[in-house]
Amino acid sequence: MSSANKNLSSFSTENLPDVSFKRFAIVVAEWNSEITEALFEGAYTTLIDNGVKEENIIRANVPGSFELSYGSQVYAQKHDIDAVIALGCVIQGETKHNDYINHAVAAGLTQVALKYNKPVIFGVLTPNDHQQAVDRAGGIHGNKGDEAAITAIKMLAV
Ligand code: DLZ
Repeated sequence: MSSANKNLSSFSTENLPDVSFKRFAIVVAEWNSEITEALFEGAYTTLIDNGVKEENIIRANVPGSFELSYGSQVYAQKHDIDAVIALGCVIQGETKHNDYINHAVAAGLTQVALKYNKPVIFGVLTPNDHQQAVDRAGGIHGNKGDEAAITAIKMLAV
């Protein structure tokens, strides 16, 4: 199901693990910051609403989505971090830059998760245009940040 047919902020919260003592890093790309700040708000609020303590959420910024893999690795390797949420927004332009960035980030985050054996969540929007991003950053299709946060929590039960 595409996110056009699914609200990213609607999900089951049954049987979630206790995360009151879990620590999360949220790594945020600064490119398209209007969008990524909305993703951060969504992720942060969802973590808090589901029992994570404020002091157990660490935020780090990186310049662009391409840097999310390295930024996530810095936190994933820390023993006191249980899960990492990577947030970015890569909007399709006139060239294929988005393809290169998206594939690199998807592969990079997967690699970090497997190397450090902990959840590293792909909270990256890959829209065709700005409006599609707005729609998925707290707009009509919900907030990808909410979805990324609940995914991180669910993965801690695996
Ligand atoms: C260069 C670039 C471009 C064109 N577009 C985006 C984008 O839409 N979203 C994003 O997060 N980052 C973009 N970047 C920046 C790259 O991710 C990266 O920061 C630079 O190429 C430097 O490595």
